[in-house]
Amino acid sequence: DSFEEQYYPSTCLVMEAGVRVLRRKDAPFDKMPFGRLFPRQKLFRNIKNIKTCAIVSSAGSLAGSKLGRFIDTHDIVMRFNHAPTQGHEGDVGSKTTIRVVNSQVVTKPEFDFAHAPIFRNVTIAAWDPGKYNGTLEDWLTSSDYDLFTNYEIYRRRHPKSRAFLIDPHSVWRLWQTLQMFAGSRSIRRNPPSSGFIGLALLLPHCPQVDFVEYIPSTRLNGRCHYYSKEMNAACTFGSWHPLAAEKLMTLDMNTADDMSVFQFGILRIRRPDRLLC
Ligand code: NCC
Repeated sequence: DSFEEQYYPSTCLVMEAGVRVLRRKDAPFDKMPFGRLFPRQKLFRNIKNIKTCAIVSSAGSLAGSKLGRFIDTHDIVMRFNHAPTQGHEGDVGSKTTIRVVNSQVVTKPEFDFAHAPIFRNVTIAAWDPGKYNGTLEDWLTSSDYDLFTNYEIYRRRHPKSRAFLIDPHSVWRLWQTLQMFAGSRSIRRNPPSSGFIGLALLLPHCPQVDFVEYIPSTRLNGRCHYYSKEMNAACTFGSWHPLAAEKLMTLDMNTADDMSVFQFGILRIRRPDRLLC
């Protein structure tokens, strides 16, 4: 009984972090020409019709999974950074609704953010952590990478696009949520990975999220990404991002059975009822 009284669902904690995209009306952007670059549209269209969502991690152990068909049955499919579908359809599917991209991907010339086809005709949610406790004004001049220049180029080239910037304060609130969950074990003061930011951004919009190959399944093969041969276990278990804490917290939200999580590589997370939180 006392345990149940103390237990507060981690899905509620993640919802309360309020990970969100910046809107035109948000200060200080409401008074700046830069703010007029933000799309007027909502993050997702027809939100009432969204029933199921898939989040596709970029993990190496997606290789050979044959989960593509399953992934494509979802109403919304979220992917990360420059993770390709072309040539990997059988394992990761071909549908993409939204890409969560970090500021390196927006900035570094090799990704060609403003022109590359992979970033077109999908919703984009780009993030950069800025300084912990920094104001949004500070962020504009002291972001880790200058994502603003290419964001502006992209938005001017594609004015009808749904390309958003994630509120950096909400990224740090999510970090605080992780620290709260981790309790007395301190986590490094680095932002969560794009995967965990993506989950927190999507959950309020989606009753059921299937997160694919985030908790490593028995296919675990040491590769960093399904789309490259690079071997690096740190991509799965973490070094810079508080990835292990993220994954423990996400496993705590899971409602699927062990067969699903560890054999198929699919976690299922249900959006909590308002009355529960
Ligand atoms: O590798 P990355 O992540 O693009 O992966 C996207 C998300 O998938 C989950 N993942 C990935 C690999 C793996 N073996 N296990 C996983 O669970 C993680 O949730 C991850 O967030 C990022 O989070 O944005 C990250 O981006 C890369 C890199 O910047 C981009 O891929 C562009 O090249 C970072 N790597 C480096 O900076 C070298 C990575 O740390 C985080």
